[in-house]
Amino acid sequence: MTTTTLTIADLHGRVEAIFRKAGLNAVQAGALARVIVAGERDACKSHGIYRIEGALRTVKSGKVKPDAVPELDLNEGSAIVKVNADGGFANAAFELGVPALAERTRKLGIAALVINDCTHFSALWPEVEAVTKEGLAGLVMCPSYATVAPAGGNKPLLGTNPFAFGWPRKDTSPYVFDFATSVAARGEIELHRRAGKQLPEGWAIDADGHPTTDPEAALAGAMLPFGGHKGSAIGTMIELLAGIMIGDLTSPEVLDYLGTTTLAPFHGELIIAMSPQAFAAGRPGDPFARAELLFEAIVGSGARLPSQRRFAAREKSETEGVVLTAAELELLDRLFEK
Ligand code: NDP
Ligand code: PYC
Repeated sequence: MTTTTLTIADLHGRVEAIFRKAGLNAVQAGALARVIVAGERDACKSHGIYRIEGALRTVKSGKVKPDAVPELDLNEGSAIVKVNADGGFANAAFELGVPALAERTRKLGIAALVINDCTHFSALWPEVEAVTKEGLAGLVMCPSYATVAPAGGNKPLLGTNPFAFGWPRKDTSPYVFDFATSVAARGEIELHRRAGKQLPEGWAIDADGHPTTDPEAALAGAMLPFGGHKGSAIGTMIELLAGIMIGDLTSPEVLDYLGTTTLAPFHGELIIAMSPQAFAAGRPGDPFARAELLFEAIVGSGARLPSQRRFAAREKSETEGVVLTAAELELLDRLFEK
């Protein structure tokens, strides 16, 4: 297979140029390029350059505002900082809100950033890592569109509702997990379809509610929650907290609004940041030192920490560059010429 290696900066330049040419303003294009390039850099293909086409399709459909300018509402004195994304992508809104979130969390011990009226198609770990970079623990969640059957149900109702957590660590990468609350992200099903590969069993049911390994049938039917009733309940919690509680759309409402799953979903997002020192104040032991003992024990047991694969891929990309196939490079060229 022919491959080409690009530096992270070169790839960023190419992705940003595609978005600028498609009419996105500098704030939107820069934030989107950062998150997509981070996906390629960290070997997260389901949220890397493959997502550019969907983002451009969403721009073309008029369902996301390419020149949106997110607006910060500091909500002084409150633990809740808000950003109205102005109908643009969530990433630019997040970048605007995170310094205020960190400042408020340091002051109060816990604070939340609510993002409303945004289009969100990306992985959540870049956001949770922005929180851990501030020395804070973070939880990030958002709905998606109705594509997942609740456990025991046979029709799509919940979203693939991603859920991420991060814990800061001194002198090393943070502890981060980030996953869809469906067995797999929908992007993975689409990548299987494109590659002509069958899905593993247990990922999806067809439109009649029967188990299927055919990606086409899965996309027309419903995906399954991870961990049966447990994933189903966490997915429902995300609809409640990051949809209804923040006054934004739930996954079924998103699907009604868009009428398709071929566009990036429009909804809200919830980010909760916590100061471990503030929570542990007055109690014995340093929370960060105690956390290290736990991580050591996990690794010592033979397990790996979540995100270790990603951090290893990042280190490689940072020293050797990002490897793209000829087809991926052609995709970038084609999207720029469009
Ligand atoms: P994965 O199942 O690929 O990974 C989930 C997490 O588990 C990762 O943190 C991963 O770390 C970790 N992990 C995987 N294997 C192991 C292991 N053996 N031991 C310890 N940890 C492990 O994620 P999903 O397919 O569920 O989701 C992929 C992405 O899709 C996420 O980034 C999510 O945010 C995004 N997404 C976004 C949506 C949206 O609406 N915006 C909707 C749904 C998903 P590592 O990466 O190092 O393997
Ligand atoms: O991969 O499930 C997914 C997804 C949905 C919206 C953005 N990503």
